[in-house]
Amino acid sequence: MLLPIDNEYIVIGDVHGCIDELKALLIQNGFKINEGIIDASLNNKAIILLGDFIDKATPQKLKDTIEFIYQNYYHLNQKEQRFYILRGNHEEMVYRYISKDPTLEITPKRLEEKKRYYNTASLLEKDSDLRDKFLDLYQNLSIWLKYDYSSDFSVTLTHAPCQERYLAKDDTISHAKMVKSESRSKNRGVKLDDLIPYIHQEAKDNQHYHIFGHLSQPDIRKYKNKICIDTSAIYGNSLSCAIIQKDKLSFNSVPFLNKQKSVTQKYNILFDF
Ligand SMILES: [Mn+2]
Repeated sequence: MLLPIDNEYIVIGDVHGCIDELKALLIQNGFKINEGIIDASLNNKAIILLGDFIDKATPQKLKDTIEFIYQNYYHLNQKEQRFYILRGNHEEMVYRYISKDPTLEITPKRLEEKKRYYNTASLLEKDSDLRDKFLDLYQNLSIWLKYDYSSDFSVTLTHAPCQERYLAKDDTISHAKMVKSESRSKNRGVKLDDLIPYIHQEAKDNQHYHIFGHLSQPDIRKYKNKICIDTSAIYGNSLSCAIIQKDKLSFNSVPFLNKQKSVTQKYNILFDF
């Protein structure tokens, strides 16, 4: 989907239930939040979440995150669209669990994964009001967005990195590639740059940027026109955003605020050469 170029965009990486950091990042970028409602009347900024706003956090923070996003999605999009959300692999997987997707074979390993990596699923199974909100949001998620400012400057947004041949395409395979890249958990010990070599091989010295999340990193990782902004909020690091203003790109972050327990992980760093 193409984005109107007369707005400024705050593009936020993987939230994973970091509701306090999400609010802090919005406030840091000029939004006011009154009793959970974002006031966007003071500016022409639009919010974009890059997907994976659920899972990994505590049940209470996940509930608060879904409710905040749901409420503000409808609040901000009343007159024109000012809030966009991309589909991440976590939204997709939780959707498959809670909608009892017949193509999802339920094995003991699956149930273990559901508990361990997709903890929003059991929360939604117990809370039908929250489940309905999630399902409603899920129907509105985009797979890709593109800000096409000029022949010299554009930004394409996806949840996961992908090869250029799939970027901003609307067939089933391309959609899957933009939502999830090669699995790191199934390829432990493989360097990320070897697992997804296309991302540095296809990088170019131009201003046609591809910004993605998905690959929890210790900081914003940039190589030529390829940029990862998932800076591992739920892992105790920070929540980051890219700001698109006309033909300028900038970035900022808020640190993890310790309002919930962080999750531990070992970094596999992108563009580590
Ligand atoms: Mn992801």
